[in-house]
Amino acid sequence: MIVRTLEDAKKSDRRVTAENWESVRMLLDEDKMGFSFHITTIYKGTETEIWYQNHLESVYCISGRGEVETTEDGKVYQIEPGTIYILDKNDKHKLRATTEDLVFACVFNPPLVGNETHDETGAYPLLKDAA
Ligand code: 9YT
Repeated sequence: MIVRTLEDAKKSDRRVTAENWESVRMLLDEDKMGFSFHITTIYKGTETEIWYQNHLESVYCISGRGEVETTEDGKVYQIEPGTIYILDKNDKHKLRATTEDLVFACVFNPPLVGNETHDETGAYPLLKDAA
C-alpha cells in the first residue's frame, strides 16, 4: 500500500505551478496504478483553454465556483462542489474559475509521468513514449 498526504506532496516536486493553476500530483505513472491522481487549484478570475488529446480525464469539484465550456459546441456547464466533468472524448474545453478558486480532484488515463505542462495546444505530451 502507498500512503501520502497532500501536505507532504505540496512540499515536494509533485507540486507544479502555472500561470492560471497549480496542481499536486499525488499518484503518478511510476506507481503503476494505470491512472494518475491530482489535486488541482484553478485561480479565481482565470480562463484556461485545455485540450488533452492524449489523455482521458475526470474532474471532480471539491470546492469553489466556475464553469466549463466545450469549445466545439459552445455549451457552458456550471461547476460547484459535487460536480464532475468527464472528458470522455478528449474534448477541447475552456475552464473558468469565476467567483472563487476551483479545487478539483482529477484522474488521468494514461497516467501522467510527473513533469508535464500544457503545450501550446493545451495538451500534455505522452512523455513515457517520447524518445
Ligand atoms: C482541471 C484539470 O484539468 N486538471 C488537470 C491536472 C493539472 N492541470 C495537472 O496536474 O497538471
